[in-house]
Parts: sequence; structure tokens; C-alpha cells
Amino acid sequence: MAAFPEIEKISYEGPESHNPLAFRHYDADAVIEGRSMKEHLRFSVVYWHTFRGAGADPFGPGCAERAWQLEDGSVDDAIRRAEMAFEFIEKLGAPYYAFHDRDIAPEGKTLQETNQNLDAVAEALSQLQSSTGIKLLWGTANLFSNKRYMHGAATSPNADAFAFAAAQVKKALEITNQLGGEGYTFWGGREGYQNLWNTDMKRELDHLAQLLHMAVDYAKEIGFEGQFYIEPKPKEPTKHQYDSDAAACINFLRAYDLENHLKLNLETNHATLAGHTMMHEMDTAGSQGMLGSIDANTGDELLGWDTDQFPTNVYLTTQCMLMLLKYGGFKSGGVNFDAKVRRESFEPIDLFHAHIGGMDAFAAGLKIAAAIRADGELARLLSERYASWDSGVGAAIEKGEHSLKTLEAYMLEKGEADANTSGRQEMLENLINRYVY
Ligand code: XUL
Ligand code: CO
Repeated sequence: MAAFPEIEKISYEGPESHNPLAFRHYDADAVIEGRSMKEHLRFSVVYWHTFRGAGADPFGPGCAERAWQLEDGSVDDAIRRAEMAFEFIEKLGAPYYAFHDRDIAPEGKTLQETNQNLDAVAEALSQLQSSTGIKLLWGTANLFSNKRYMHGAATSPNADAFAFAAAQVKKALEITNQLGGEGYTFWGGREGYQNLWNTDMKRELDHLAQLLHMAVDYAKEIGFEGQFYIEPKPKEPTKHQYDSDAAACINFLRAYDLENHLKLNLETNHATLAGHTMMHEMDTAGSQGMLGSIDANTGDELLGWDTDQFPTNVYLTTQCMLMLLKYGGFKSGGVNFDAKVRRESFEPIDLFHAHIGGMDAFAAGLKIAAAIRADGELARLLSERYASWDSGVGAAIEKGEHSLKTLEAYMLEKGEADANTSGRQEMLENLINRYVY
């Protein structure tokens, strides 16, 4: 059964198009900086919001009309849903998708039954991948919905919750590997705390690192060569999530010898919740060689929670693409739309509008970022700002030729530092707008 019989494959019609079911900027094969847009952006559709979400919020149940909102929770239903999911992704023209284990297959009465369900659906997904050419960007395990994880999974005070999580990660890794997944993500669902009076933070962090090491070891054992990611988020559902932001994650990975095995999967709305911009998070990760993938969405500045809206702000996507190009583009990651339509957008076609808008915003951001780079004015002004480091005392400090003593001697002789120059923030903001509109 087709879920979208009335919708044709979405095509590129160019910036002048008024067709809401066409791309105005995303021209998959157009080449920018030597790579096609498709290769730069590596768009991915998420299973959880797009095929499992129905718009529930704390005040009411889901009310979205979805042909795949099937009732009996059987494996057959899950397979029919997968077929409809692939119909959507194929018509959209996104090359990738991403899932949690529990998104794709129903949980059985026992772990064994659950794993069999996963095997059956993975078989169907594998066939759908071959017939459509759609690939798995990353897989993950849902270690937060089941009540056994009420105190966390890897960081639970209950060792059996940890053990169950480990079993789940093992299976999720196997499925991801079987489906040729290019990555595997850890988002720390309930890995955090509500209250420090009942929390042994050090022990919990040690346990989290242990689970990650077990995953790294098992990946080697089964020959999984995809990239592992950790996804920062500062709060929600816990008051304080351990993976709070890019800097905290990098510190955690380094403290536990994991920095060579995981990179970061950065999400825009999580950056906002952490009091950062996405550009900040991408620069923080990129400058440390840890930029892996992005969960592309946006929050609402008037709301303090993770609203996971589709990104439509071209200024934001320009910043993302500038950072991405600066750090050499994606290796294994992609632009993964961890985003959901609003509860009021309950019709299936809204899913197309949402994804088309996100893809176009990123494609426009890519074009603008490439224009900024090609013009070179921003880069020139930036290097001018740091010119004092290119020769003289600056260059010598960078080379490690100075100490506190020699710099004191230098300043005693010189008497005063050279005059500062303006930061030119407003001029640079105007310069960026020259490319944006
Ligand atoms: C939660 C979130 C997750 C991860 C995958 O805020 O972003 O959906 O991306 O577990
Ligand atoms: Co996410």
C-alpha cells in the first residue's frame, strides 16, 4: 500500500519556483567546491520523529494522520511501516536514514523475542535499502523509554539496567553493521541526574565510559567499521545530562581514553539548551578534530525546551555549512533531520513540506558559505586581525621560543603593547549579509 500515492518524486525547480513540493536550492548533482550537493549534505531522515511520532505532547496524545500508524504492534506492521518509510525517503530524495532499535521493531515479551523481531525487520530493511539505494547513516539503541531505564541506563544505580542496556547495544550494533550503517550514535537518554543527594557522579561516569569501551571492543569483534558518535545535550529529560555540551563531551572522552573512537554528533536545539550557538558547538568540536555529524533542527528562542523544529533559517544553515566546510566536510556523518512537524501539522503532506524546507535551507546555506569562501574577504579580514602572530614576537611565541622571563624582558624594553585595532563586528555582520541577501 502506498502511503503517498498522490506525491511524485520531489525535483529541483530552481529559486524561481513557487511549487511547495519542489526544491528551490537543493540540486543534488550540482557541484560546489568539487563535490556534489548530495555528497556535501548527506541528508538523512529520522525514523523516530517522522515514522513513529504522532504529535503527542504533555497535554494530549498524538493526532497525526499516518498510514503507518498501525495498531497491533506486530512485526508485519513494522515491515509495512518500513515500506512506507522508504517510499517517503525515496520520493524526497534523501540518501540516508537513521533509527533507534525500538523505532523499527516492536519490543517482545523477552529480550530473545525482541531480538528476533529486530532480525525480521532488519531483513526487510536490508531489502528496501538494496532496492532503493537508500543507506543507513547511523543506528542507535533506545536506552531511555522503557521503565527499566528510569534512573538511566549505563549510569543507573541498578547494575541490571546497565546489563540490559549492554545487551541492547550489542544487538543494535549487530543490526547497524548488517545494514551497512556508516555510524552508531550514543545519545545519553537518561544518563544524568535529577538530584545530587542520591547520585554518585564519579561512579556513574565511570560506568558510562565502560559501556562505551564495551561497544568499541564489540565493534572490533564483529568488524563494524562505522564511526561512533556521542551526542551532547545539557538537560531534558534529566535536569543535568552528563554529555552536556561539546566541550564536556570532549573532556569526558579524553578522560576515559575514548577520544580516538568517538566523534560528536551535534544537534542545534541541544546547543541552544546549553546556552551556545550551533556555530559555537561546531567550532568547538571541529577545532579539536571531533566534528562527526549533525542533527539538524532548531529550537524556539521563546521556549526553553527541545522543540526539535525543522531548520528554515538560512543564517543558521550558512553558519553550519561554513563550519562544516572549514573542517573539511563530512567523512561519515550527515545532515540528519532530528526534527518533527508541529502537532497542528497533522497531515502526511506536512512531512514533505518540512523536509523540503530543511533541505533547501541547508542547500542555500551551502551555496552562501561557498560564496563567502570563494570571495575570501572574510578570511582576509580574519587573518588580518591575527597578523601580529605572523611575525615578530607573536610568531616566536607560537614557535615556543618564549617564556614568562623572556616576555618580561621584551616588554621591559618595549614599554607598552602595540595599540589594538577594532574588532569590526558590525562591519563583518554586514559583510555576511551581503552574501545572504
Ligand atoms: C534526543 C535526541 C535523540 C538522539 C538519538 O533529544 O536528539 O533523538 O538524536 O537518540
Ligand atoms: Co538528536
